Amino acid sequence: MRTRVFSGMQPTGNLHIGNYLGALKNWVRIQHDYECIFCIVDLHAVTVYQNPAELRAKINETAALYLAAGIDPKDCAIMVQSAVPAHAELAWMLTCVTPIGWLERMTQYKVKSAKQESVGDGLLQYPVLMAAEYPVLMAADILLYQAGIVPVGEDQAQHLELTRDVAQRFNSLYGDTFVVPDTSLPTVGARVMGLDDPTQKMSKSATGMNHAVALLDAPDKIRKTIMRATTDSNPEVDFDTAGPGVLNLLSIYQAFSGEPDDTMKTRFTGMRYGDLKKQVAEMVVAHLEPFQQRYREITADPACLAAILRDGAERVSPIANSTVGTVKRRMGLYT
Ligand code: AQP
Repeated sequence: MRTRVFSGMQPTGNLHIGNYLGALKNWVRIQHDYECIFCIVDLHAVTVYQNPAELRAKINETAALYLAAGIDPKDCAIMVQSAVPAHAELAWMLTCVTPIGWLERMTQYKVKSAKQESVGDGLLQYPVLMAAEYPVLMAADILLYQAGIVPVGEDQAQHLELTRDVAQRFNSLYGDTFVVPDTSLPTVGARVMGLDDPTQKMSKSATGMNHAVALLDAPDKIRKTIMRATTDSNPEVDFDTAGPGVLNLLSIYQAFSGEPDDTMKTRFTGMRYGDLKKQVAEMVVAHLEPFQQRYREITADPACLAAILRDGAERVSPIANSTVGTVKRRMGLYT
């Protein structure tokens, strides 16, 4: 039996090259080596208000982006989280075995609560609580399918550690139930930084005009965003002294091109920043143009996309239901 792989993305904002290089590209690379489930995690998205029609459209867009990247729906299941009720059911049971102190240690939770403190409105504490519970729902997503490998970007590594802890705690309380998953990070591109501020992770929710390159940005927009990227006060590329902005541009180029370190050094050492940006921009455009063409073809046939998502949910539901059944029996619940 092939090891099972599970990973997902939230259908919010615009997927960007960070999501692609940190996760999606890796999914495509390993998709035929494992039994893969790629999920659109819409239950995570609704922890903050989403316009229902827009959310529905984003779910389809995310699925189409998976396909445009090269995920093969014949071999992999592409599915929407809310189409499989067992995700929410297992999340509740795992919430009951997860100490709150584990959740309070999560960096994402700390960042979100720090932002909320300055707002000082009781009602706004709600998203903070949701931010705390987010990693438990993520643990449920993964453990539900007994996944052995979870390919994600570096920002999710801490949540994956929590997933492992939750699995081990459940196993020790109720007997061996869950596979304890391993994290798979890409060697280059695991943490793509914001182009306007290379000290911050490139993020869908960031508001800066030149922060991210979205996967569906037009070539001219891609070029403009990269040409405006923050660098440093050096005149040209020096691998030993380059600041975070230049290192970020270099790693974007390397992650797209797949060039080894020594080729990168030969190509870019001594290059002026304007020329470096041009090369990075052309590399990104060369990859995203055919990607966007495939995206247009896929979205031209909505019935086919809907069938792929239905088929994905049907394929994974028996696995999910079987895990929930086992968990309920182990906990003494009614099945
Ligand atoms: N900057 C990044 N570099 C590398 N990988 C990244 N990922 C996200 N940002 C980067 C990886 O993309 C996958 C899907 O992420 P997600 O949609 O579940 O949510 P996220 O990580 O919260 O994405 P964003 O873009 O940062 O959204 P917001 O702004 O809402 O926080 C994951 O595997 C993630 O590691």
